[in-house]
Amino acid sequence: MKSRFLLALLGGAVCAATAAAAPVDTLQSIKAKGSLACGVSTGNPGFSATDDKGEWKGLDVDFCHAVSAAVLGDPSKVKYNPLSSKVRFTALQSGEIDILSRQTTWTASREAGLGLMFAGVMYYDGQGFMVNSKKVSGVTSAKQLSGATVCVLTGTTGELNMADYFKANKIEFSPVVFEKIEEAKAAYDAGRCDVYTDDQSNLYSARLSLAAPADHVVLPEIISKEPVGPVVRQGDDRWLNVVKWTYFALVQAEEFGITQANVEEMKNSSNPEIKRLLGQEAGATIGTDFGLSSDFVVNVIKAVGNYGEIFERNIGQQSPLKIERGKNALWTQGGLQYAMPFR
Ligand SMILES: N[C@@H](CCC(=O)N[C@@H](CS)C(=O)NCC(=O)O)C(=O)O
Repeated sequence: MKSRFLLALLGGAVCAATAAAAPVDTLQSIKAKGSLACGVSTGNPGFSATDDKGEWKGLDVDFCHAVSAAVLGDPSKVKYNPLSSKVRFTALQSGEIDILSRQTTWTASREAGLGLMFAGVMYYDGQGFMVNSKKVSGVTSAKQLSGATVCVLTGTTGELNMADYFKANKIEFSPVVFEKIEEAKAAYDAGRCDVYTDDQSNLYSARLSLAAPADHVVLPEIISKEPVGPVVRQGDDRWLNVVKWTYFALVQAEEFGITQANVEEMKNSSNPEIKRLLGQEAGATIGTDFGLSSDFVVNVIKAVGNYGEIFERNIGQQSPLKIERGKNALWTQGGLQYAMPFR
């Protein structure tokens, strides 16, 4: 609580005009206003970006739809708030948003010092580097980047990891720091930097929007762990539980083979574990104990499908990014996605 006041003071200059008191019971306040305020990025195709019709799309956006379906029984009741890396935490602290679903890395200092809490890992990422092969020819490893200028966004883990990595490897470099992703990408594309660094998934996404994507090479080094996922304020355990178990429901549904197309049919499954997840057991109380409907998982899966469906549609094989499941496969398939038991 103390840290929230401190942060509000520190952030006061930035958000004095918009700062609302953060609700004490976020779940109750969302039900009362009938909508979910979701903080997303200012535009990262595959994760959160508007399409040509101006609609928000992406893995992080689908998570907002999932939470809206869980709480309000309707995935469309989401109000989006695009936030830069720099202002995202203040927006959550001040109560401007109910949830931050924006490629935010789960770190100790963000939970220790910012009064925030992570609810799960929607995507296991790691930081990488991209170079313009026409500008810096022959570079095949980050270790060859001595003297390079590097475009990076302020307020990101990437800014800090890069400094650590180059220091540890005794490599001189010059950071060129931006607040807006569009500015950073434009500067890199215009040749102001030799290197662009970010979470590796973002490098693939950014490369698609460059003038000549084929000229740009993502180097093999991954220099950090970037487990990114939804964030809420500390001190509101009921809300944290709702967000956390919505995430687990998506992963568990994939493990049970429950999809957007078959969820209605699965309600009649003879498997008691599936019946329990979908709230179909006689006297089911898990959903209502969370403050939701007993069949909230049915609403979630009907709205967005299971975790694997969300992944493939937005960043996997059905998307331009074509990212492999890798570490984001289910634990049963050699990955790290693992839901705690619905029991
Ligand atoms: N995972 C990193 C952040 C990654 C990130 O925010 N990357 C920048 C690009 S370098 C971005 O996506 N920005 C989107 C925006 O500013 O809206 C963190 O939590 O600090």
